[in-house]
Amino acid sequence: MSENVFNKWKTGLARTRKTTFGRIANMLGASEIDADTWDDLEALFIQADMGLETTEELIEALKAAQQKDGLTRTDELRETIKSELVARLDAPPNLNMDARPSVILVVGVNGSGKTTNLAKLGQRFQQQGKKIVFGAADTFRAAAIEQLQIWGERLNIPVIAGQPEGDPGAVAYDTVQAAIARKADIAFIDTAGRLHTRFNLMEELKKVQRVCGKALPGAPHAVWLVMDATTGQNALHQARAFKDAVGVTGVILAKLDSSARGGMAFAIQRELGLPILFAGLGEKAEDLAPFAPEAFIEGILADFQ
Ligand SMILES: Nc1nc2c(ncn2[C@@H]2O[C@H](COP(=O)(O)OP(=O)(O)O)[C@@H](O)[C@H]2O)c(=O)[nH]1
Ligand SMILES: [Mg+2]
Repeated sequence: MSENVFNKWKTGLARTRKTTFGRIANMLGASEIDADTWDDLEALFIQADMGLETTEELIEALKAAQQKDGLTRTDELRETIKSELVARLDAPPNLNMDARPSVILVVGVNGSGKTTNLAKLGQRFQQQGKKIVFGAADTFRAAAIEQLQIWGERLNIPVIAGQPEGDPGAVAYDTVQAAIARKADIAFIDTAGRLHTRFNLMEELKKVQRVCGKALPGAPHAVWLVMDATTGQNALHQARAFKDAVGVTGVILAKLDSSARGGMAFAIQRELGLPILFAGLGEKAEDLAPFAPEAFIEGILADFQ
C-alpha cells in the first residue's frame, strides 16, 4: 500500500481514534490489571460500536491471554489488544467480475452514500480499464436520477434512466440490456433507499433483483450494501433487513472519515457476517479505498505504542 493511501486511512479514522480507541492507551498505565480494567475496556469497545457480541468475545480473549501469559500490569495488555483486534478483521475476498457484464446492485438506506459511492466505484473500475454502465433505478426522487446523471457526465459513463416515479424494475432491465448491447464489463445499478414503508422498499428491491435475472440469467452477480459509518448500531439493524431481503454479498462502509464509530467494522464482519469490500474516506471520487485491515487497525490505534 502506498504511503498516500495509508495516510488517507489514518486521516480518515482520526475521529474514531480520538473519540474511542485512542483512549485505550491512556487507560493502560503501570497499574495492576483488576476488574475495573475489564469494565473500562468493555465500556470503551461498546462505545466504539464494536457490538455487544464482539466486545464480549474480545474481553474473554484478552482475559485468556492475560492468564496464559501471566500479565499483571495494564500496559502489558497493549500488544494483546492489538493482536486480538487484528484477528477480528478480515481482508476483503477477491471480487469475482468474470461475468460480462457483471451486474451489481447497490442498496442501502436513503442518505447512506449509495449514489456517491456508486460513482466512486465506477471511476475506480473505469481506471482499471473496465467499461461501465450506470443504472438510475432510484426513481423515487427525481433529484436522485439527476445526481447520477451529473456523475455520469463527469466520469463519461453512460447512465440508463427512466422517468421519476417510474418503474425501477424497468430501469434495471434496460440497464442490463444496455450493458449487454454496449459490451460493458460492469453495470452498477443505483436503487431507492426509502419508500412509503420499509416493506414496500424491500419488496421493490426483490423485484429489481428478479428483473435483473430475467434480463441476464445469473444477474445480479453481487448486491453491495452501502452503510453509513456515522450511524453505528442503527445501521446494523437496517443492514439485517437488507440482508434478509436481497442477500447482500458485501458492504461498502461510507463516511468513515466523518464518523467516530469506525468500530462498526468489527460488528459488520462478526455479527452480520458480511465482508467489507470498500470504505469511503471522503466525498471525492478518489476517496474510496479497498478495505485494508492493517491500515484500519493502524488508523484506530496510531500512537498506541
Ligand atoms: N465525508 C463523506 N461523505 C460521504 C461519503 N459518501 C457519501 N458522502 C456524502 O453523503 C451524502 C449522501 O450521499 P448520497 O450518495 O446522495 O446518498 P444516497 O441517498 O444513499 O444515494 C452526500 O452529501 C455525500 O457527499 C464518504 O465516504 N465520506
Ligand atoms: Mg442516491
